[in-house]
Amino acid sequence: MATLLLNPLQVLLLALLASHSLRVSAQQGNADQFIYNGFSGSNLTISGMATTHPNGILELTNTSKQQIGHAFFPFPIHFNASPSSNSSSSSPNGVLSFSTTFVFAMVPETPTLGGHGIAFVVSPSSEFQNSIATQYLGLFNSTTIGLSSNHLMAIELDTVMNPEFDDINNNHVGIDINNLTSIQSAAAAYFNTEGEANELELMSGKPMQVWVEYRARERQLNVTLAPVRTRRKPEKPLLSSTIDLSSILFDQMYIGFSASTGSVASHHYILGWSFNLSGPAQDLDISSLPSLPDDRDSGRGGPNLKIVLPTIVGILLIPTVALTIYFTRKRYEELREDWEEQYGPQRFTYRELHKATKGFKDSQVLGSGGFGKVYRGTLPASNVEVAVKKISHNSSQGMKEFIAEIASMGRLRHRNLVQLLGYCRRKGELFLVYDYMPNGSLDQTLFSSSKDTDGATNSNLNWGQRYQIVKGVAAALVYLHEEWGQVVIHRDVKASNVLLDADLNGRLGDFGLARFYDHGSDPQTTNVVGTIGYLAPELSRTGRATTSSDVFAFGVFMLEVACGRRPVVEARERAEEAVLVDWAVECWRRGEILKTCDPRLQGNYVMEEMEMVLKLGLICAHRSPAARPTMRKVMQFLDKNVALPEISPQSAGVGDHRRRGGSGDWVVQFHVSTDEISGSYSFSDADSILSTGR
Ligand SMILES: *[C@@H]1O[C@H](CO)[C@@H](O)[C@H](O)[C@H]1NC(C)=O
Ligand SMILES: *[C@@H]1O[C@H](CO)[C@@H](O)[C@H](O)[C@H]1NC(C)=O
Ligand SMILES: *[C@@H]1O[C@H](CO)[C@@H](O)[C@H](O)[C@H]1NC(C)=O
Ligand SMILES: *[C@@H]1O[C@H](CO)[C@@H](O)[C@H](O)[C@H]1NC(C)=O
Ligand SMILES: *[C@@H]1O[C@H](CO)[C@@H](O)[C@H](O)[C@H]1NC(C)=O
Ligand SMILES: *[C@@H]1O[C@H](CO)[C@@H](O)[C@H](O)[C@H]1NC(C)=O
Ligand SMILES: *[C@@H]1O[C@H](CO)[C@@H](O)[C@H](O)[C@H]1NC(C)=O
Ligand SMILES: *[C@@H]1O[C@H](CO)[C@@H](O)[C@H](O)[C@H]1NC(C)=O
Ligand SMILES: CC(=O)N[C@H]1CO[C@H](CO)[C@@H](O)[C@@H]1O
Repeated sequence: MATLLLNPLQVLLLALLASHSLRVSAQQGNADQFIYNGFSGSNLTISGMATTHPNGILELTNTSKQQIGHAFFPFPIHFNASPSSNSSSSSPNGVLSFSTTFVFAMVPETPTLGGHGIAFVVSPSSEFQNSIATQYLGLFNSTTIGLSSNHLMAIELDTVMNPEFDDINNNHVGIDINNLTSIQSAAAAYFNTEGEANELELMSGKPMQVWVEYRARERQLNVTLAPVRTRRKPEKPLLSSTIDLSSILFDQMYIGFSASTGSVASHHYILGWSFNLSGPAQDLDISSLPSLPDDRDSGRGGPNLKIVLPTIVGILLIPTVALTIYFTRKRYEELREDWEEQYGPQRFTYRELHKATKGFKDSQVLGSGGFGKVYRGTLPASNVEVAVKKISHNSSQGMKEFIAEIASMGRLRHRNLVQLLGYCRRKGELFLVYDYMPNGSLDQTLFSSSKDTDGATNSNLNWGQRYQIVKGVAAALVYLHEEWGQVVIHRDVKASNVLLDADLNGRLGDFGLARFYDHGSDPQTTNVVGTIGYLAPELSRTGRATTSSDVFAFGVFMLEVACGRRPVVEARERAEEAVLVDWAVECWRRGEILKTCDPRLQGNYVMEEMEMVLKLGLICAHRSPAARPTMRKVMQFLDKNVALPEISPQSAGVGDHRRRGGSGDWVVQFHVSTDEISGSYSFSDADSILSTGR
């Protein structure tokens, strides 16, 4: 309204303010301070999914899965005070102090399911070739992680708990040097003026501010976090670490942000950022920061909707509404107990799953088994495709332990595992929500073409694909057995539990769940669980699943894939072929193991690989647990890092090995050239399990 006379200085000031990126004080290659209150018109170096929206918000990733986004200040910063020093030269002893602050927001695709996080990064380069998404945050890969030659410092805002990096929880801030095992980390929180810690949820969708300050003289690095609404930096930092960055940082370093998504994903946003080498980073102008895109929750807000409804209509509506609410409640009623509170993030509402699966319609059924049915669905909030497994059970016994297991299994992350996203509980029903795998289960694909014969049938999967799948499942088992914090026994490795993703990678599903299927019957006895044909002989005696009983099942699985048939086939013209393992051993004994390979491959396979898979399968399915290799060893054989030892089966058994279900049976002695694999080979026990199964 009021007209103002502006002097030239004020005009300049306004122009500067309007241009958002207020100041890049120096010329290219010599910048040491800047501030972005929003990023429109900025000249960041961005790559991957990162993009700047018209309103100035910097989006590092959207909710596409397994993606990376990078955004870096376009010029390197000179961290070294000494002007004579060269770029990537040694002895970066004069590292300056620095100070930076930024505002970020993480908006998960469904309220509490998101990942993986954002990192503020100081790095020799703004390019991260071959870096991986998910827990690597787009910064490293399995080769580069931990290398001191990385010269990289990061502050991670991590929303997924990765035991491999000793993550403390799924909501933490950490200081990372060259690797993602933080040198210091803390659950996201800020300290109020009284010094009390207040928890923060990084992926609450609300903007939060981070301050990172390093003072070279004290070698002290402070990281402070606060919700934007407090509008001031808390006095006490969340993390304070003594560290000499001069041994890590070069003179010229790039600074910026990296974010990644995994099987779960969040929008990762940066709203504003300032940086300073020569003093404290200038405060951001919070009120002028861009706002978050608002397509996410249409349910909230809108207080200005017309409130003026005729009272009469209101009165008429109330009983109807109340009844509707009552029935809706009843319909979507769930079972929820106090102890479940801690698993909140992994809990889906029944209403959500009901909607996702169109009311558990039959047309959505992907498959069924003794446990119940699996439905295909699309989560309404995020459009993410999921598979929902509905398990009927009558027992509440052991439920607490079981949910605890589910929760920890939800934290397992591996490219060859079907990601478990969460669960829901109703009376008598348990729902498990998984990533949807477009190519279905391996057994469907593997065995489907066997029927439509016209002389020679074609197989759906060629040898290369099969070998890849076998290797993938082996990698998943190595992870479950050895690479995670706890040993996870799968208990039910078989072709129908291996799913194929869009790239036809094999992904192991249903880890650790086999035990549950029997919960209903009698929780007191240790039931032997698993599937006939894949059960290690010792299971019938001990009833205890071990990593080596998984190896046994994996051995049978390998044979299944190589031979293209199920482990036990009832109506086989030739009775001696009924039990796959027996048949394969017999063929091996006669020196014609390749006879067992899938005829639909029509001889199109790599002979060495085929032979190795068949023999390795039989070694894994050895009757004695001690003689079976570990999954890591198996992986080495499959990777061809280690040659399979020379083994020759020699018949030392008596009687007719074709007689099944009887006693005695036959024994094959392995001639073993390493002491890793030794012992005698017999299927008498396996046989008796198979017999009782019939
Ligand atoms: C994310 O962005 C990419 C590229 O703009 C787009 O192709 C993709 O569909 C987006 N994903 C989601 C989940 O919106
Ligand atoms: C943006 O930065 C690049 C270097 O990353 C530089 O080559 C280019 O000239 C800059 N453009 C503007 C408009 O500043
Ligand atoms: C930087 O290094 C280059 C080659 O490594 C050398 O030619 C140059 O003189 C060095 N500059 C300074 C200032 O040391
Ligand atoms: C990791 O990245 C480095 C550097 O780009 C590359 O040389 C290496 O091959 C990558 N390793 C893997 C396993 O992708
Ligand atoms: C990563 O850093 C942690 C802590 O400094 C260290 O214990 C670990 O060995 C490092 N990892 C690698 C792969 O170097
Ligand atoms: C880090 O925080 C402590 C405690 O508030 C403070 O005394 C120290 O000066 C801070 N250091 C830096 C580099 O900000
Ligand atoms: C950097 O610090 C100096 C000295 O305190 C200050 O004058 C300047 O405004 C700061 N710049 C930014 C962009 O924070
Ligand atoms: C659960 O109970 C129903 C009847 O109450 C019975 O038909 C069903 O077999 C039981 N299921 C299990 C797994 O015990
Ligand atoms: C063998 C098979 O079913 N392949 C399919 C796997 O999924 C991709 C993407 O959904 C399809 O394009 C393939 O045909």
